[in-house]
Amino acid sequence: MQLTGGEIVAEHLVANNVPYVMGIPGHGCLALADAFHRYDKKIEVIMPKQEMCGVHMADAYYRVTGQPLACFTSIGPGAINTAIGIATCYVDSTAALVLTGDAHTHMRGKGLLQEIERAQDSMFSRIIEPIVKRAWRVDTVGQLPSVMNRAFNIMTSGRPGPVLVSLPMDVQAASTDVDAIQPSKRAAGGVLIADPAELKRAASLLLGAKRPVILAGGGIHTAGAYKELKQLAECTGAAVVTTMQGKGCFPEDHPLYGWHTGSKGTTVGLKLTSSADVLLAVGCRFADETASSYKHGVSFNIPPTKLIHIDIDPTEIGKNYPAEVGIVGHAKRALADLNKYVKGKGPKDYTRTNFFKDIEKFRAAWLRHVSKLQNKKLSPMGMSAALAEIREATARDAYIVTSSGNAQAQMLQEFPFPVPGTCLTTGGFSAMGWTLPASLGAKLAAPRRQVVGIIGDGDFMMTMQELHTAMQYGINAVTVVLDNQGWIAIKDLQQAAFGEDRGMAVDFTNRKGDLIKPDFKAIAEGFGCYSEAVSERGELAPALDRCLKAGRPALLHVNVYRHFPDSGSPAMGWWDVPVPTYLKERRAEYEKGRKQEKL
Ligand SMILES: Cc1ncc(C[n+]2csc(CCOP(=O)(O)OP(=O)(O)O)c2C)c(N)n1
Ligand SMILES: [Mg+2]
Repeated sequence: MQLTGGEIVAEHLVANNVPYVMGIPGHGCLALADAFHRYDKKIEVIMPKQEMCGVHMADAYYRVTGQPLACFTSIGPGAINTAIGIATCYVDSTAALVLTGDAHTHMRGKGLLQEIERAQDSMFSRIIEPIVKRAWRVDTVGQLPSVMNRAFNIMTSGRPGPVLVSLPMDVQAASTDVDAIQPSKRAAGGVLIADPAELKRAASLLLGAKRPVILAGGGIHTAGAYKELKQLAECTGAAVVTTMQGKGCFPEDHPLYGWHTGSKGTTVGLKLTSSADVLLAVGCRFADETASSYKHGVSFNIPPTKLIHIDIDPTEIGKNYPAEVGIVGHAKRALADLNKYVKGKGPKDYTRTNFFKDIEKFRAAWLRHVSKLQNKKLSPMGMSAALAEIREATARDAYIVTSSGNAQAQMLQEFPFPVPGTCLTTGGFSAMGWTLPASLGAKLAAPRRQVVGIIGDGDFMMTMQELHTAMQYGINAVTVVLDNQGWIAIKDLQQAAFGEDRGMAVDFTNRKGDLIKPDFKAIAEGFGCYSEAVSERGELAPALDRCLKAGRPALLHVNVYRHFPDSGSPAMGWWDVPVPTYLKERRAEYEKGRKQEKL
């Protein structure tokens, strides 16, 4: 059949079950957008108000469903606007297909509107190359079917990631004769199976351990290995501790859950991961946040702790810590196979081991600490109290979405997810501006589930225009803005690291020093959303309940306490934050800590 470039793209999207494309058209993608119009019974075009947000929506949709979406942009600024969205997918290992308009092949280098051509003729794809699994600039329409097949295979297989297809305007509009599009005949099926000999070595190490701990990373979510993880923990009596990206991959009301480790970790997580005799890390890369900047003995003690590291990407194994057993494999399949080797050979009743008594003790101490923070009498309410009320008001299986800031840090420390897979957070890239568009992507993916974005005022103001998109498509996610009039996570870090209230470029004040307090309720209402504003303990949960029942996009504006140290909660681990040499005492302390890093 004879199809244009735009139609070839659309045919591939339909054949690969893509229900939505997110995008903003411009002269650089008119023919592509027109083709989507011809397929409007099969693909719905969603219009984000900034291209990055379209990618964030696709990212969250993939996290919830495992189904990648596509995003499209014009040439130049529209295309470059996708960069943070793409980088978030890349660092957090999620799939999205980004289609950008490009200069006509016969116009390259002339300096046409929005072309960047001084160093090279229209090579936009080079800007994005470091943050995609694969990029293509398509030169002829005949190449498109092969590029589209490879794009789908690459983004979803192995360690998932975003891909870029840059489409010159003439390629979108030209046509060619193409064969029937049959993705199933091109798909890279199956998963990577781990070497049984290595799995047996891992099983014997785990079974011989007195203090086994599983460090569960984002790979558990990607692989959907929730059941296998739980089975392995219960069979071996291992505690399960999560990384940022792994948060929420284990039922967090389970007695073997050891919470979060790392610099913003918990005392329970840190004690467990640093005192393990055998640590099984699955689908994680030992990023500095998880590893407390590699300061020996804080998050980890490897060696003497013996590490078993399972990852789909061989480059992660041995990268930051030496592994006793390094296994390349798909988390779900590898854990299922490992379970066969340990089945019936672990403790008869894990709740009767000495190690379990320790887990219980550490957990109880942490939960007491959290409860103290939640019950502190602060006005306006503290962030811990706000998080507790949000948990109280939401369903057990609600999707809770967070990105950078105190809300994310405290979510990691204080907020339990009883249902695996319901925590959506940008764990690796931690980009502000993610929560609101990601909430919309999650709600599109799971329309019958509650979706609540918990978001700082700074984070909200990076992408707040997406309330418009929520209204346009009736995407009834709820946004809870925890407003402390500033970038308080950074203010707190300045104070914790440098030892005094520096308030350097973090408070939302005018030049006289008065706080600027936007009326977020009025702003949300201006977009047509349902909205309420609260400040005091006890007010949040009922207001959130009304927001969840509003039957339209809703925003809850919550004033939260902003003064250190009650503005946030303390970092329990270590983080390498270089201190200026002129702060002599703090610098000396910092240098002492840094000497203990094992890099
Ligand atoms: C795009 C982006 N810019 C800057 C940062 C650095 N950063 C991390 S947290 C933070 C402050 C977040 O402020 P807000 O959303 O208001 O949350 P708060 O910490 O005040 O609760 C900043 C600026 C980031 N993570 N992402
Ligand atoms: Mg703030």
